[in-house]
Amino acid sequence: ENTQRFSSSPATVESFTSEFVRQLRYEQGVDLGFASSDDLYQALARTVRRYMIDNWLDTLSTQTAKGAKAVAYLSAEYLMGPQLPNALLATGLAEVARDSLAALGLDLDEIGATEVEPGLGNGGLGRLAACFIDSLATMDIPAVGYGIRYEYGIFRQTFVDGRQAEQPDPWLSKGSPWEFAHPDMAVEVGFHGHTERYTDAAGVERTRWVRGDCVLAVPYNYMVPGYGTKNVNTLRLWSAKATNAFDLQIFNAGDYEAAVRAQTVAENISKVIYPEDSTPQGKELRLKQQYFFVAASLADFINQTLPQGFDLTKIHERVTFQLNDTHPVIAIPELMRILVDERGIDWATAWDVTRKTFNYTCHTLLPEALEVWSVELLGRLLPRHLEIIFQINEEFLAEVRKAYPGDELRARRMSIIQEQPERAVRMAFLASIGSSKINGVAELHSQLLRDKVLNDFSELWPSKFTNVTNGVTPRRFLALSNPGLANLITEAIGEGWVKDLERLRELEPFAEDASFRSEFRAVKAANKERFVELIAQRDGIELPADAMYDVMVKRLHEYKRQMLKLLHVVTLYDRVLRGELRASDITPRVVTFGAKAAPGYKMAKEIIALINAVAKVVNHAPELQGRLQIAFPANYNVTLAEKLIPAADLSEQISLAGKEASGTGNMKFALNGALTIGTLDGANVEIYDLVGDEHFFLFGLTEPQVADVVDAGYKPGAYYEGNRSLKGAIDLIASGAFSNGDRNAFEFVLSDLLGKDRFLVLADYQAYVDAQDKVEVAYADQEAWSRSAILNVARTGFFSSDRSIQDYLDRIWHAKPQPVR
Ligand code: 26Q
Repeated sequence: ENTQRFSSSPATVESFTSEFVRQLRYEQGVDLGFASSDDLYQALARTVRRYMIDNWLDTLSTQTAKGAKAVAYLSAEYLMGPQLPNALLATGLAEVARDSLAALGLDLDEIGATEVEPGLGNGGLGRLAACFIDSLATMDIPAVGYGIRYEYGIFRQTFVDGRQAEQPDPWLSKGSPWEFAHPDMAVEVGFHGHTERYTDAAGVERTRWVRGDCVLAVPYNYMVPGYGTKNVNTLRLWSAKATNAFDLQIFNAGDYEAAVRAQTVAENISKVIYPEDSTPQGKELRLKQQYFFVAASLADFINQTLPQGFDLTKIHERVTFQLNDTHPVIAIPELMRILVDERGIDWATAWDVTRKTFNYTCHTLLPEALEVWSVELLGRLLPRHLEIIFQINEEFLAEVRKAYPGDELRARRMSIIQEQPERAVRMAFLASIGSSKINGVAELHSQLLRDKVLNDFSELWPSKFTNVTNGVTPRRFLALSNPGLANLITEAIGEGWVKDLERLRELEPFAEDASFRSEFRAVKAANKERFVELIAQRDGIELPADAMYDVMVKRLHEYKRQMLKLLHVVTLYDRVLRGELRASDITPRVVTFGAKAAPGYKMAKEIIALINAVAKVVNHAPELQGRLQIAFPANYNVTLAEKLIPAADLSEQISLAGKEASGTGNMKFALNGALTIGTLDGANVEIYDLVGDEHFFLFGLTEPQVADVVDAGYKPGAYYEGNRSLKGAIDLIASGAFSNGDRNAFEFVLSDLLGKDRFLVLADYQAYVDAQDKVEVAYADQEAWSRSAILNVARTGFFSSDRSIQDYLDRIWHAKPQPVR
C-alpha cells in the first residue's frame, strides 16, 4: 500500500518488468540473456530510482516556492551503506521488484548482493550523518546534506598472518546508478595566493583575496527518500576537477608533464577519505578537502538555492548550517569573507549574521582528537581566512578581557590561537565562538563538554550549550536489517513504530507472554542462522548457530577497550587450562569482533594481531571445542553490521567512562534485542536508565571515579600483581602461548598495559569479569533472558534518529516540515 503514494508511475509487476528490461536493453545496451550480475544490478537500481525522481523534483520545487528555512548539514563523511534495499523500502516497491524479477527467473537478493556500499565515512560520525539525512527526509524537513564524493572510500581491511593490511576501495569503478552528475553546476574553489587592500569605487577601504590556484567542484546529487512520505531530499557530494584554464596555460607553454601533474594535484583533493578517526594529522590535503567542500557548499547554497538578489544579512532566516564536528569549521571564516569582501557588508553586521547561521556539534572528549591547523599551513593555503580568524580572535579576546578583567591566563587559555608546541588554530574554539549553539551527543558528553573540554566557554556563554542525544534510523537498523523482528513487532502493535519509535513501549506487556517470547527467540535463532551462513560464504569461518553471540564491533581504539574483552576470553581459557573451570560448564559462546584500525595507529594494529593470534589458538584448543570461539571477520562495514546486529545476544559497550562521546552501535543492539554489558559512558547511561538495572549488565568505574584514580597516580602494575586471574591472563599472553612460543611478540601491547594503561583496562578488569559471570548465569534462564531482551526493544524507542532530529529542530534549528502534496 506504500506504493500508492508514489503515483508518478503505476508500479505494477508488469510496468516494473518492462521498465527493468528497457533499462537493461536501451540504457545499458545488453540483452537479458547475456547480462552480467552487475548489468542486472545497474538496471534494477535505475528502475527503482526512476520511481523516486518525480517526487524528488516535486520536493525541490515545493521547497523553493515556499521559501522556508532549510537545514544544510555540513559533514566530511556520510557512511551510507547499501542503497538498493533502502530505496525499495522507501518506495514500497520491494514486493513488486521481487515478483517482477522472479517472473524473469531472477532473484532480488542475489542481484542486490552485487552492490558495493559507499564507504564514505570512518565510523560513528559518518553513520550518524547518514541516519540524520534519512530522518530529515522522513520528517519532511527541507534539508540538504553537503559532503565530499571521495573516489576511494574507507580502505578494505584484510588480514595477512593476522595483521591488518589495507586495500583500496574503488567503490565507483563500475559507476554508481544512484548519482546525478552536474558538471554544468560546477563551482570554482580557490587556494593559495595573497591578499591585498584596495579602495573601492565608493572610496571604502576593502580587502580582496587574489587566489593562487583554482579547482572545480563538481556536484553529484543523490536522492534521499523519506519513508512513508513523498518527500525526497538531496545529498550533494562534491568531486574535484582541474579547471581548463589551470592546465591550458602550462600546456601551451609546452610543459605537458607539468600540465598533467597540475591536473593530478587538483583532482587528488577528492581522491580518498582519510582513514583516521579521532586522531587528526595536520595534513595539507585534508585541510584542502575541508575548504574545498565547504566553499563549494556555501557558494552553492547562496547562489543556487537562495533567490537571486537575496539580502545576505538575512541568510540565517533561510538556512542553518550544522557543523558535523570541526571538519567543516573553515565555513565560518568563509562566510565572513563572502559577506565582507565579496558583498561589502560591514564586519560587525557580517559577524552577527555568521554567528546566527552556524551551529556546532562536538563528537569527542579526547584532547588529542581536537583538530588544530598550524598557522603556517593555514596562512599559506588560505591567507585571507587566516586574517579573518585573527580578527575574530582579537575581538573575542577583547570581550573575554572585558568579562574577566585581569585574568590574562584565561584569555590565553581561550585564544583561538594556541602557542605551544607550535602556533596553531584551534578549530573547536573557532566553532564555539562562531556558532549560536554548541551541542554534545549524549547527556554525559554534553555535561563533560560544559564542565571540562569547553568549560571556559560555557562559563562565558552558558546558554550556548545544549545536548542532543544521538539516534539511529529505525528504517535501516530495524525494518530493513531485522525483518523477522520487524514483522513480529508489527503483528503485535501495528506498523506505526517505523515512524514513531516510542510506540515500541506498547511491546512491554508482550514480555510477559510466553508464546511471544518463544517467537522472539525463534527470530533471534533465525538471525543467527542467517549470519552463520553469511560468514561461511564471506570469510570461510565456520560458526555454530546455537551459541550465545557476544559482539564487539566498532573502530579499534584503546579507549574503547577491545583489550578488556580479549582479556576476558584469555581468562576463560586460562581457567580451563589450570583446571579451575570445566569447559563443559561454559555456556557455548561466539565472541565476535569487528574493527578497523587507522593505518598509522601502531597500538591498534598490534591489538588486532593479538586478537587474531588468540583466536587461532582458542578456536583450535581441543578443551574448548563447542564452548568458546572467537570470530573476527575482516572489513566490518554497514553491510556486515546489518546482518550481525540482529543476531547478537550480548552487546559489548565497555569504553572507559568519560571517553566515548555517545556510541550509536549501543543503540542498534538494544533495539534489536541484545542485552548490554557496559560502563556508564556516553549514551550507555541513557540506555541503562531507560531499560533498568535488571536488564543491563553494568560494571566499571564511573567518570568521577576515573578522575580520582588518575589523580591519585594510577599504577596498573599494582592491579596485575594483586589479581591472580588477571596476572594469569597476561602471563599466558607473555608466555608465547599465542605466538608459537615467541615471548616478545606482544611486548608492545603488554608493556604499555602494565606501565601506562591510559584507559584503565586493568582497573576495570575484575568488575568486567564479574559482570561476565552474571551474564553466564542470566543466559542460562532463557525465559528471563528473552523477557529482558524484549524489554530492551520496548524501552529504547527514544534512540530513533527521528527523536534526535526533533530535538535539533526544537533546540537549535527551528525549521518546519514542508510536506510535498
Ligand atoms: C579529522 C581530521 C583529519 C583526519 C580525520 C579526522 C577525523 C575523521 C573522523 C576525526 C574524527 C572522525 C570521527 C569521529 C567519530 O566517529 N566520532 C564518534 O561520533 C559518534 C557520533 O556522534 C559518537 O557516537 C562516538 O562516540 C564518537 O567517537
